[in-house]
Amino acid sequence: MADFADDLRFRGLIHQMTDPGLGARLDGAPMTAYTGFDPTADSLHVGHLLQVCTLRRMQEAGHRPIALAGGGTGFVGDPGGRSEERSLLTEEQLEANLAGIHGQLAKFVEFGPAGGDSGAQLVNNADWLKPMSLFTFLRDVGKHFTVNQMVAKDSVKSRLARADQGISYTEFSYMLLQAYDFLQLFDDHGCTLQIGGSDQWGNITMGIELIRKVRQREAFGLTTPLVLKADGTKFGKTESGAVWLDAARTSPYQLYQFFLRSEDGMVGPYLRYFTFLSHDEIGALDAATAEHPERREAHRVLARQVCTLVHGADETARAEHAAAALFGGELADLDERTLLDVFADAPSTDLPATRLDGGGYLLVDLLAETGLVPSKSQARTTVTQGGAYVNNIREGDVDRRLTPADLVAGHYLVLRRGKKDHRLVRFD
Ligand code: 545
Repeated sequence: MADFADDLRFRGLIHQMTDPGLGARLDGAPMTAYTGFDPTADSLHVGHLLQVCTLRRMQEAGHRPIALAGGGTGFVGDPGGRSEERSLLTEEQLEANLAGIHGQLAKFVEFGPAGGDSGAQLVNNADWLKPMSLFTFLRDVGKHFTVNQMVAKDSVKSRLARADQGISYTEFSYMLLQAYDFLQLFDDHGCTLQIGGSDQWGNITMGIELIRKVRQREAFGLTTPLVLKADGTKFGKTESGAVWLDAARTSPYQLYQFFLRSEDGMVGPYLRYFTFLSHDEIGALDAATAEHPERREAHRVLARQVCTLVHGADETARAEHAAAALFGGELADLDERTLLDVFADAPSTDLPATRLDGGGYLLVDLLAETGLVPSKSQARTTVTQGGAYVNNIREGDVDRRLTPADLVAGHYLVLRRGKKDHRLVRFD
């Protein structure tokens, strides 16, 4: 446990603490700490990875983490960070989302038996929020806060400032529910620390205040920084949307590529946030980036570590293998999904499979037809000069004919001209 606070500092994980003495406490006796996740979607995305990793760090350091699934709060909707009122989720949506998120959290933190007093816990605030009566809420929670202080919170202030976008009474009440959760976990699990992203500061401090007022006890809050890209914009979004932790939404290959393509200046911070490598290992990778940025060693380690954490070693090996295909590696054994992932950015052509019948289809004709080479005569020159590749294998024979035996994953040919110019051809 010693040096845990130092580790958090080294990794840049501390944005704000409610008490400067929290660092020393984290190095002392085991603490119980929680982070909440509202089931607003059926999967977490890389924007939540930092929190999930932090819970795991707590566990590894000997503290007891609690992951709270917001089955109750998700029913209401956190106004924080939103410029508009949320639409209410249905009970069915919430159930489905909860199931997805439960499964993912369990990959990162080892949960002990439910209700046990050792081991990490996975709890759902619907268990205590749903049965609570309106009068209990108004008398035991609402009475401890003034509307004056509630309207001063960023989440509310920003919405009050906009004439066109108010805030409903429902969302306004959200911070009281989160405050009550902290009290509940304090009572039931001895939980004295809440961790969250910087957007959660207002909600976290409400809980600390409630515990102080009704139990006369001290509780703590720690926020982590917002993960940013080098240009200061939000991390985790690509042109095709969010980068999810669910393999059905973002394939392991795509997740791997996302981290592999991190900006040079951000690899250091991301290694600290998202991996469990030692300070020495990270220092060595920083040095490698400084000396030989072109080797992208730190990028590859980062991509491998995160992909392994989220999807396991086997999927990571497949993703690395697929990534090599872009640079001339073996293609024959790629499955369809991976092949499409790898060549998603390459122009593609669809042709009837009958073209490959009979004696096969002349490679030079196909090179011209796909537009990879402007004309058949130039295609011949390209082949003779050794600049044409079929499925990453150089082809020097101008009479080469392509047959169904050349197809990868049953339908595809990957043509390449020179080092990087690819065409994906699908035969159906
Ligand atoms: C609910 C009840 C509590 C304590 C916390 C909560 C949730 C909290 C919140 N958190 C965010 C969230 O995002 C959706 C995740 C699942 C798809 O809204 N009010 O639920 C994010 N959180 C992680 C970080 C965060 C935060 O889960 O705290 O800052 C993102 O980095 O936005 O008693």
